Amino acid sequence: MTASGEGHTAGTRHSTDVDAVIIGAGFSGLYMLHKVRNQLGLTARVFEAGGGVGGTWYWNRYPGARSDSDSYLYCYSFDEDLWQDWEWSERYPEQHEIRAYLEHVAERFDLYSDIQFDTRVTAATFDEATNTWNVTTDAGDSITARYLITGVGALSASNTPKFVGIHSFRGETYHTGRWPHEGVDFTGKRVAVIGSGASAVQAVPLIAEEARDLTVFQRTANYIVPANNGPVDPEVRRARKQDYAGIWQRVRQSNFGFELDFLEKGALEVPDEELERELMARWKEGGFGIWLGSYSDIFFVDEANAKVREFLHDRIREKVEDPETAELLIPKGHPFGCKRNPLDSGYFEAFNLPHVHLVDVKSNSIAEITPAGVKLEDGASYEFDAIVYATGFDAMTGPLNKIDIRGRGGQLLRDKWTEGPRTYLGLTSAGFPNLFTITGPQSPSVLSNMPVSIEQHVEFIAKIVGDMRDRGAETIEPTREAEDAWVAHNQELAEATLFPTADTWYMGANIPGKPRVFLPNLDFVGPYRARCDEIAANGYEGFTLTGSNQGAMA
Ligand code: N01
Repeated sequence: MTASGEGHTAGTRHSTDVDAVIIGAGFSGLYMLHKVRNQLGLTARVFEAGGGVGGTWYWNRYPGARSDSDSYLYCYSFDEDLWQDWEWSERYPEQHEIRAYLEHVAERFDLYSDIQFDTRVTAATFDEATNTWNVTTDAGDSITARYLITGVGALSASNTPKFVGIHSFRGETYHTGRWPHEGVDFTGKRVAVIGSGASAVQAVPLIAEEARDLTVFQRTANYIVPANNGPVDPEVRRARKQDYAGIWQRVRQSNFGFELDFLEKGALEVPDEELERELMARWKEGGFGIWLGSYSDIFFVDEANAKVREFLHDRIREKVEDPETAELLIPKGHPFGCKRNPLDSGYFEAFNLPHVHLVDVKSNSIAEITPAGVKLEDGASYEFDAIVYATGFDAMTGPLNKIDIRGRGGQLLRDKWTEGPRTYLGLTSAGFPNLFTITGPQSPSVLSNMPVSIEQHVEFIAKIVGDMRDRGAETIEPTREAEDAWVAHNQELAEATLFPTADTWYMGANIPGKPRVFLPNLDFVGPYRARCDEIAANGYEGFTLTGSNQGAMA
């Protein structure tokens, strides 16, 4: 590696191999590289575990994988020409199309030359003597950098439950989040899908088309609303293309990174006929409107939430022909909207097919995986040719905790986070100078349309780095007080809602032993952005800087 820009030009600083090491080449890492290198003129190296760009969309290639966000918003907005030029084929972008888009972005902005693929960062240690990060990889790299920026994704550490006998199974085994690139042919096979979250909801209808026999093992039924996917009316597309500035202005100020707003009145404040009408309109429209664009009181008051639940229960009963199966598919014991709401393209209808079965593993859990298949606690056994684990991820903290990130005094980030993540703004952590975590825990990220939050995170981080460079600051890290206040603020926001009442990956509840702490931030996209902007305008309130000419960057 050659010594680079910032380390040398600052004179008094120790030189580093590159200014920034960026981990991951998904939406986050690609844009971060573009900002740091093409706009700030710094040097950077991206390490990516996969063999190509895409992040989530590189790994999640299961049948039916597509974003649940409308395609005109599931993309970058930072370059108008890019947004105008790219045409999506359907309302929601499919996995291969998103990957093609990100490949196009990498080429268009000349990013490939600074990305090293098939390389996993294993450790990063902050050297307090030189104020630099030393990053090592499983490919044998050892590289120093002033900034360490993670774009590792919030849902990238796949979770396979430690079932007894899991390795004894003689058939094929897959995880939705690590799908074989060459695809899988289930034709004529007996297939098990374990799990009923967003991945299973997308995969089941397509696996059902191929498999001879398909059994879905469901622990928790989900509230699932129609996607209503398909080509977008050319008139709508044209109108959108003409409203680039308006759309992104609204989206950046929005609650969740979509063109969705809550209704003025709550579900408890309107007559039942009006409620039914509003919910039905959103049900027919498809997408997240019924969740993130209807009644805000459903997130706070169980009685309000119950009204939407009843509506959704009726829809399940309409779609699923067998009443017993329908009852099993009706969620129980958790509020609507506090568990990630999957979008449906034929999931419920799949259970009307004679070769598709639903098995409840809440009341009768999986006891073991046998050489032939799955055995339940009551002794019932099932035989399969293939098992698909649609069992999700160690969300938000998982991907960061897999790396040995050591800050001041050699402290490991995962040790600091034993009781749950401790961050300031979800992007920084005290004792870990010049570390930035795009879409980190306690950032809005997963409770928003991801690319919108990613752009905001990246732009905020780039602003900090640019300001530090301009003012000769060497390190930045949050104060303990600012971090404590942010952690408390996040918990207060969550505790005011119904979110903590549900066992979800938002709460870390899907991973045995993980602390039960609400992981995302609930400030909402617009207000969170305003808060970050205000912090920057106030000279990086809550941060400590060293090496700055003025001691603080006012
Ligand atoms: O994972 P999940 P996912 N025994 O955690 C079950 C995003 N995403 O990959 O609910 C039996 O939702 C588990 O049961 P339970 C999206 O944000 C986006 O589907 O914990 N079952 C659950 O049913 C999403 O939320 C998109 O009781 C076990 C399932 O496995 C997130 O990724 C598409 C079990 C896991 O569901 C994760 O979705 C796909 C056990 N021991 C994903 N352990 C789009 O945008 C776990 N389960 C389209």
